[in-house]
Amino acid sequence: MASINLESALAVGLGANLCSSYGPPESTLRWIVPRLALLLMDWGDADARDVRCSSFLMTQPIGGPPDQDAYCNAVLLLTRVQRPPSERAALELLKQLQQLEQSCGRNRQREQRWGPRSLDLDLLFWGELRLEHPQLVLPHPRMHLRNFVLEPLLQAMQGTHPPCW
Ligand code: PH2
Ligand code: MG
Ligand code: MG
Repeated sequence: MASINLESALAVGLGANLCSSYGPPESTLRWIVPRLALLLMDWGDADARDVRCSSFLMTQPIGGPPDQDAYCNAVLLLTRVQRPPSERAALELLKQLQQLEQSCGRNRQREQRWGPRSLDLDLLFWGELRLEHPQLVLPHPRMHLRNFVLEPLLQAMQGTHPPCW
């Protein structure tokens, strides 16, 4: 397995614990992963060999209301983004991620902080880019505290999981 140059790598965390029109959380992730992979390849000028995905993990909810259901989590890693890291390109990607969330029924106006959601796509890091924008902080400020991010990230980095699209 080829090594990863983290200076040009980018990772997106996926999470869901509500049904969408594509079914239960795992079915939503299965639906969205190939679409997200295509979006990232297009945006990052990369090809399919540059995309790695973890398995889907069922995890206990962290934070938010006490009675929410378990999450299905995964991480998609783009090992080689051809464009240099920049705020403008990161915000452009964020907008496209939010459009994918909406396509799975996510409604930000009607949800609680860390509450249940039909699809959450979080930009985790892009190389060494540091951002403190009102809409986007990079690297993700809590990723190092969350096993539901770190475990699938490790899987995607190790590249041991077969492509799931
Ligand atoms: N996302 C949250 C809040 N809590 N817990 C788990 N296990 N997985 C998540 O993806 C998650 C969470 C808000 O984005
Ligand atoms: Mg989010
Ligand atoms: Mg999140």
